[in-house]
Parts: sequence; C-alpha cells; structure tokens
Amino acid sequence: MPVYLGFDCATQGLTAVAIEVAGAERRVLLERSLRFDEALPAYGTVDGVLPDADPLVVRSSPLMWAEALDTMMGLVAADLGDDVRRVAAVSGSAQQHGSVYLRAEADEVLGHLDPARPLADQLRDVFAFEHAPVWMDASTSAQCAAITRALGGAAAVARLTGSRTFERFTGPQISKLHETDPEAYDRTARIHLVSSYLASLLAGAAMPIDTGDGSGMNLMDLRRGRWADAALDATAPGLRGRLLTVVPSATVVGRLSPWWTARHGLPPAKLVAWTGDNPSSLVGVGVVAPGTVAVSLGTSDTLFTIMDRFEPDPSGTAHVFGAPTGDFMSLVCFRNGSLARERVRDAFGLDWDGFSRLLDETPPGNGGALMLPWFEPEITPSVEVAGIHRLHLAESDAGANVRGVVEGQMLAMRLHSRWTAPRVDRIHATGGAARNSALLQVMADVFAAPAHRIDVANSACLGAALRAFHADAASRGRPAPWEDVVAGFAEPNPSLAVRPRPAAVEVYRRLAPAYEELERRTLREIP
Ligand code: XUL
Repeated sequence: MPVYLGFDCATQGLTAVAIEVAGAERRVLLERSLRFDEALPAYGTVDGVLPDADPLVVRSSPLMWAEALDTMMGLVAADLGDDVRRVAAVSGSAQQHGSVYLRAEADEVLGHLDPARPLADQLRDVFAFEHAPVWMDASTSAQCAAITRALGGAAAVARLTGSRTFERFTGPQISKLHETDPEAYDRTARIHLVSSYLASLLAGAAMPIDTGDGSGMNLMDLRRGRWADAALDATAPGLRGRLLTVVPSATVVGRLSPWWTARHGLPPAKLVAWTGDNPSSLVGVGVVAPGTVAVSLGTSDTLFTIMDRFEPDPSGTAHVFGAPTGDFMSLVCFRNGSLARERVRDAFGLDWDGFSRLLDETPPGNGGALMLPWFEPEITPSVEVAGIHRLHLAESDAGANVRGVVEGQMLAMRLHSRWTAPRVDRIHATGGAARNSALLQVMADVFAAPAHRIDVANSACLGAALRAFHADAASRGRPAPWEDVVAGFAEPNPSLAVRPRPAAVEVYRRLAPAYEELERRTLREIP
C-alpha cells in the first residue's frame, strides 16, 4: 500500500501529512506541524518573518526553511517507522511569491550533501542574497509601475500573466533586487520560488517552478504555460538564464536524493513538482472541476474555483493562477471577512451564538436594507478609504445590521465571482465561520447552490499529498480522475449540505441588482 507525503511551508510554519491509499481505502496516517518562531528561535523570526525597520519590507530566511524541512522529515520518518519504506511519492506547497536567490555553487553543494551533517549547515554559502522577500512585502510600487508601463498597462499585464502587477508578486521583487542590490543580482545564478527551492533541496539538484506558483510572478504567459519574454525583459536583464523552464504542476520532476535516504531512511521516492499554497488548497478542499466553488471564511474571505479556459478578472482585483489539474484557477479576496462580522458582533455586544440567532430570526432580504461593510479598505471591489455604507438600514437595529453585514458580503461575493464562476453547482466552505449554519444558509440562498462544510485543517498540505498520489498513479500508467483522487479525503457529505431555499433564492435574485447599483454609486462618490 503506497504512502504519499505532502508538505506545506506556510508563512508561520511547516506542516507535513502522510496519506495511505489502497483503492477505495484511504486514510491520513499522520499530520505534524512546527512553528518557525518556537522550533527554530535562532533565526529570530516573529510570526515567521524577520523584523525590519521598514514596515513595507517583509523577508524571511531560506536557511531556516531548509532546517525546518530537515527537522520535519526526521519527525515524519520517526512517526512512520517501518512504513517509511512505503513512501512512493512526495510533493509540497509553499507560501506564494517568495523568492530565493542562489549562487552557481549551489548545484554542486546540493549534489554532494554529507549525510553526517544537518542540511542547513551545508547551505550557509549558497545564497546570493541571504534573505527571501515574501508575499507580505509591499515595497515594490515603483517596480510595479515600471513593469506595467513597459507591458502596455494593467489590463495587458493581466491578459498575459493572469494578474496585474502586485507589490508581492515575484517579478517586481526581482526587479527591486536588481535595482537596489545589483551585486547580489549579479551573484545570482538561479532564482527560485519557495516551492521550487524546497523541491530542489529534496532532489539534490535545481528543480523547476510549476505553472501554479509560476503564475504568481507576473512573468509567465499563463495561457501558454511558459515564460513570457516581454515580461522577463521588463523585469530585469539576464532573467531567463536564471530560471529553469516552467513545468505543469502534475510533473514528476525527480526523486528524493540519496541524502534523504542516508539521513532519514526515506526511499528514493518520486518527487512531484511543488506548487503554491493556494493552487494546492484547491485540491485539498476537493475543488477539481468547474462549477464547484471554494469559499474560505477567515479574517479575510477568499473565493476560488477552477476555470477550464483562461480569462483574467475584468476588474483587475483578482488573480488567475495555473491549477494543479492543468486548468486555471481564480482567487478573489475580500479583505472585510470575519474582520467585518466581528465588528458588527462587537458593536451590539453579541457573542457568535447571539449573532447567529439574530441572523436566523431576521428575514432574507432584510426588507430591502443593504450594507457595504468596508470596515477596512477593501480589495474586492477596490476601495482605498474605509467606510460603512448603509441603505434603508437603521444603525441601531442589531438584527438588521447582523443580516446586513452577512448579506452584503455574500452579495458582493456573488457579484464579483460571476466572471470566473458564471454557474455554481456547489460550494465548499472552509474556515472558522463555515461552522456557522445561519451564515452558510445566506451563502446557499444567494448563490442558489448547496453549501458544504469541508473540515480540512491543512488543505494546502493535504492537497500536496493528493497531488503526489495523482502524479504517481499517472506515472505508473494508471491515471486516476481527480474526483477519485480527492474521494475519501476532501469530499463533502451531501446529507450535511445547507440547501438553498427557493423563496429566499428569489428574494436575492431581485435584491442583487439593487446591491450592484448601491456599490457602483458608492464607488463613484467616495475618493
Ligand atoms: C496569494 C498570497 C497568499 C500567500 C500566503 O496571492 O499572497 O495567499 O500565498 O501563503
């Protein structure tokens, strides 16, 4: 019975999961996490990133990630015991956009690691730039503007790469390094994403970037799945020579190097391309075909789905990435998620039970009252100045405001996902607030589709293990449809679905244009 390993290198820590698959019999064998701050305090990270005097600059330590991977592999091997020999394939995911800069000597070092010494000790001299800018970095506005100009405007960049330029995207980060530290850029022989860097450590050789994580760089021709010369040229000189050819996410790129056998007893298992955490999560929450939409309800809410054709978001606020299935995926982020729900809850002195009770007790449509809950500047739609806008909604009415915030959020989610999900058959809801049935009811009614709760704690990590399983089956000449791959791991239980109620669906069908008009008018009026 083969075992598959998945890793996820997130901002704050590293997680591993091992799964076992024998036909319809599937189970999670183990799940392990470590937090960088506590497990590896010598690197001095706070919540996984290095303190910096400039609040716009956010970096982390690639050496720390290497040490974390070595440590975690040791823990996983110890937990698996004899089962470690059954590991057939390994894959992983990582926080998107972060970049690692290696010297030419890195290849030589990685190919000749000494099993008697820890990994990190041997990597101290391979970095051309000691730190890795990560996705929280917002210091590249000037480079974003220059790249946008060179490529013919924001819409042109999105049509080519899947997203307009964003400060955290890797292309602008590379451009900034080239401008501000040209010696470091000159020393760099290979640029990696966090994902391809960690895959390279496992393989003992440079591993390619995949289409899923590569689409978070503003460097790929996403439709064609390859580097875009115009984007490379607009970013930094000599960039193509510093990148390997991009590969589809489902590629078996190599095998675990003998170092991992000698050090932790792993077999030379297949290594499947690592990808970004968002593409990996897609599989980890069971979204493998168009029509299923995942909604993650966290501090911010995000919506993501699969698209079988490439189409950028016409408003320029969302992203299109490569999906692990070989299709495309969208990612739409709403900053005022739990953040806004909590503000309303606290304003009326409620707890979550009280909040849900008021939601249950108030009628769908709120008698025509509407709220735009932009407690903080909003990403979707793009709103720079925070403000709560109410229509026919008394500020002092607790029930109407509770319903107003949730309906405003769900109507916005539906409105701003039409471009990517014109048809929604079902919703997979995750995150803390997905436990709230009253909220899921509004979601189901607004989207006119059943909402399923998906109880997966580490969806990116599970997605990585499932991608390892998928690619291993395909490489043995026994390809498994994606629906089969996720079955038993990230599959909703239909009997627990929150189903749309026809009368409420009709209420929201009528209310949606009023919401859209309120949003349009408000956006015209605010600065
Ligand atoms: C996506 C993004 C974040 C990171 C977090 O564009 O920046 O979701 O991937 O790990």
